[in-house]
Amino acid sequence: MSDELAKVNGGAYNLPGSTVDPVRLGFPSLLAAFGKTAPVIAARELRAGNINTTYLALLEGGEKLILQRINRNVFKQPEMIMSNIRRVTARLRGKLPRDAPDAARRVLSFIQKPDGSMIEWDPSGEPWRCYSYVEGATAYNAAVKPEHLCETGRAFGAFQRDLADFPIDTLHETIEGFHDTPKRFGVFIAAVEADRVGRRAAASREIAMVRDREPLASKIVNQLNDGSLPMRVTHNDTKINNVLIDDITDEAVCVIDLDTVMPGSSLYDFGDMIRFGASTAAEDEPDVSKIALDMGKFEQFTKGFIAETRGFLDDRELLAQPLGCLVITYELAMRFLTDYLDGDRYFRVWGPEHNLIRARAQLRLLEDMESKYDAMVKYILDNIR
Ligand code: GN1
Ligand code: MG
Repeated sequence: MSDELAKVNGGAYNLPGSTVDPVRLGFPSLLAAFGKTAPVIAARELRAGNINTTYLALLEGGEKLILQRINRNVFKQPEMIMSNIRRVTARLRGKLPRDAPDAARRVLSFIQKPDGSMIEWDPSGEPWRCYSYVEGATAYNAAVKPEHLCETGRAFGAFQRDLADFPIDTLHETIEGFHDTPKRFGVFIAAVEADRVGRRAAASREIAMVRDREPLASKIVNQLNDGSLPMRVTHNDTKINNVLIDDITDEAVCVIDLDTVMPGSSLYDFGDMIRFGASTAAEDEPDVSKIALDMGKFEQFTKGFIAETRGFLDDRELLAQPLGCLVITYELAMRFLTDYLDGDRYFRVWGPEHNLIRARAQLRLLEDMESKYDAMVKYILDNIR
């Protein structure tokens, strides 16, 4: 993890992130559109995420707000996202205990404009949204205490459970075929064949590894299609840094980044949580010898996940979860490699090799997960009896 991405405290107001000029970025008029007219005292960019651009604004009077520019290349219809988020956050809020002491911190609160919409288009045609900053909690790129793992597992498990009775057919598919791994395999093959920017030769080993595993791509989709796995409302981006952890109690406070909440499989969420959080190294670690699946971390995540989902997920679905780890790690390897071959058009990169490094890291992790697959299943089996 780079220091920049880790929690950085700094600035006169002890705000995270790096200082930006709010006027140059047009914050006063964006905030005014959301009915927030107090002057901006300080603004920082939070360097989190590979897609959207996120800022924290401190207003006179002390209110802290997040302003986020939605990446339109990725999310073609921002209104759809906000329609999903509006209803999902309302449902999650409804599931909080009546006496929850810090209810306002437990679910993200998006600010509505006077006309009720939650998007403001800036003069250059970019969509922005605004939500309350959750005080006293941190999004960690890697767990700094062991309890963060179990808490994260709990948070994502509870998220699915709380949305189990959500009318799934009313959710928009914000990115079509997001976890349609066979379709992504097709896109990958097309990128290999097109070789748009002449990088194919540099990635020949990784391309072969992805090709060799093609049967893995359809393992979950087939079970969703034949009904052996149920469709659920899933988060679809369950990185550990998408759960805010309380700075004092170390408990999970709030699940964030709801852009990809869509119909999906529980295996996607479990798999992506393990892929990102239970690795011994960062998602883009260049030294593959440092990358493995940490079974101790796996067990902590799984313990939390099972605690919240038992009963709601039956034993069969719980025991299928490790397949999600393989498929999602494979899918990410494929997505990073596709973007490398396409010339870095999707993910934010720090240089021309970044996507290749990411793909290589995912493939190394996948190999290690393959060797630990039985151990993952065994842990679940031992803990649901
Ligand atoms: C993107 O931007 P961020 O970090 O929330 C991506 C995820 C990937 C992730 C890999 C909409 O998420 O699917 O798993 O990068 N989000 C989208 O780090 O494509
Ligand atoms: Mg995301």
